Amino acid sequence: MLDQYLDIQPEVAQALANNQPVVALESTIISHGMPYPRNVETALLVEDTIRAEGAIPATIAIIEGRLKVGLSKDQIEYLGKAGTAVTKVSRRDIPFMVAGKKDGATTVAATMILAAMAGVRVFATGGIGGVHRGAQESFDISADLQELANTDVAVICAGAKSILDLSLTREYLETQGVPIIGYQTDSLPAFYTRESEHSIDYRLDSAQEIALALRAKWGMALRGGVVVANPIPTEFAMPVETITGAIDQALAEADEQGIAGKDSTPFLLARVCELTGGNSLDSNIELVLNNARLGANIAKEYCAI
Ligand code: PSU
Ligand code: MN
Repeated sequence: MLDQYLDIQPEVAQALANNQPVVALESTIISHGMPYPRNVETALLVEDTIRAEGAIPATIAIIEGRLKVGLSKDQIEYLGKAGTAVTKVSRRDIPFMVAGKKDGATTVAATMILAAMAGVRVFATGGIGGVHRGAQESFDISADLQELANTDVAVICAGAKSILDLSLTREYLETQGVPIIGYQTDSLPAFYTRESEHSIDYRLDSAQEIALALRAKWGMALRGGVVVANPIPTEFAMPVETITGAIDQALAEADEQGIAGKDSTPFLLARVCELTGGNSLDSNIELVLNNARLGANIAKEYCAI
């Protein structure tokens, strides 16, 4: 039934059939999360990094209405060059891309859905969406959180950016039964910084312990995802004041300009990048590579159980 919509790249399909490790990657981070051409360079480097760790990468998107698990270099280049001209696709958008034979860059939520359809359980990215600051008024809560509540995929990330309300994001995940694992940390990382004032739920210090927890969860059919929060490597972390200033200014501008809905996160990401003169982009790229390495190792351990 799914074959009617889903194209799994042969290398990925073969790895899955042989219980070999596969790591899913999202495409909104390419089209809407970073500027061209560094977005494309990064996407390809992330794939190489996963291979170097002994796993198979599967970058996920929708191309001409086909759900793609595994993209070609040309398809990655196309999505990166098109940037925000490509539709940002979350759960609600998928059927319209398919029915209209359109292209779409998948968010964390949509990437989880396609990964789960293909049988990929581990997904590495930069940051997840969450509860936005001021959500009490705006109701802006990323569909990523609801997907984590329901879809059996582990998302390796560097926590969430403080464009979000980390405290409310934590509360939301708790209500939905989504655990936050801190990899070698007791503190919830805040993307550009290794620590925040928030805690995590379970600290685990090895990829093997994480894989065992995933096996136990899904082995008992306890539906839903897991957040694995992996702090940015110390040498690439940013000073708190620099990043806080940029985020506050970006939030104020978004408010003035009335940016809302799905445009909100891409606007904030782009402004923070501009305001920090590209330093934050370097940090962003390094933390994604770091998550790719951990993702590959978790996928390997998961297959080995
Ligand atoms: N946070 C980042 N980089 C990103 C995103 C979030 O640091 O690229 C992207 C991801 O694709 C995520 C999406 O799933 O933004 C969330 O968008 P929204 O807040 O509209 O749900
Ligand atoms: Mn939103």
